[in-house]
Amino acid sequence: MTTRTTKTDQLHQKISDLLSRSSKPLILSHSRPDGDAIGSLIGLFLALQKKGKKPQMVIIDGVPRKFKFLYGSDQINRSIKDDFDLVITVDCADQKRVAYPTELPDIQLNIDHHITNELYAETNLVIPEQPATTAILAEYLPDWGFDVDKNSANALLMGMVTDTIGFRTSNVSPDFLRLAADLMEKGADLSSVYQEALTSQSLPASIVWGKALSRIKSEGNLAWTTITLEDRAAASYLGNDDADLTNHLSSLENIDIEVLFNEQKDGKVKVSWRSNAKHDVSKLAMQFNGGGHPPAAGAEIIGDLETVVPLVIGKTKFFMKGQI
Ligand SMILES: [Mn+2]
Repeated sequence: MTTRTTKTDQLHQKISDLLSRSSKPLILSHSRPDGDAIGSLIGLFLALQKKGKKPQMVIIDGVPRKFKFLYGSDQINRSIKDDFDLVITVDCADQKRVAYPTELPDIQLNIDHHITNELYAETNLVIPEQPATTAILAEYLPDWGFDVDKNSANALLMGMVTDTIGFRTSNVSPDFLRLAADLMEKGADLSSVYQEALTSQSLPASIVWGKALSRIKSEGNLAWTTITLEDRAAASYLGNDDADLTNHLSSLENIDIEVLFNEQKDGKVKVSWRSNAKHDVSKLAMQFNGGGHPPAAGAEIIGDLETVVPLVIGKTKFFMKGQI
């Protein structure tokens, strides 16, 4: 997929050396992990473990319920359990978002696909053309000397399915589908991954959707809504995430940009933008110290909904007029 040059060959040799020299790698990803974060952690973890290494995975938020079906998900800890000799981040655009319990150690290897990646590690493999970080792992793990078995393939496929909302985002290429097909040949179960990670929805999540959708607003080609702490409490929804409502909003007809405001406990609002090919919302998210991809980006803003919503909607309108 990526054209091989001497430079990329050297980079892959370096990654291969880093991984083969390490006996206790620590793998980290971003807070509020999505399917690509969890799939990348587990896919890499299992491949390293198969080579006789003792890897560990840490995410302070733990594993979202819907990804717990994956083999290996119970190996993800909320705290450091053992010492380590290599620190790897996957699917993590910047160090601020690494879900780590204490002061972050130096990161040696950063594997990601966010165009906004800050290249914060000693070695950075960032491929923005890839729709999922797990696709980067699926493509290169064999080159680095690691086998992808059935369970690892299942985890990697989950990242590809979730980050592309079931292979339907505009960045899905024939090569990407071939990588997915390779993973199926290795034993990944597309049907169950699709059902478990993407389409199945808990009753509390449906109730949160109902509340948020009843408040949807639109102006021109912009639409937005909110999820409040009260919505989640009333629905007995346990997560602090958006219950995947943002992905649903992205299918709204005649809307170019959708914004979801998700109220958080700590006096912050998580903002998610989705856009069609007309706009690169990662640029907008960066204005709020966030990041992401051209069609899907986010930021976390200090403040309550009363202040954050008008501020962000105002800026988004300017952005749509090309004034930012
Ligand atoms: Mn991702």
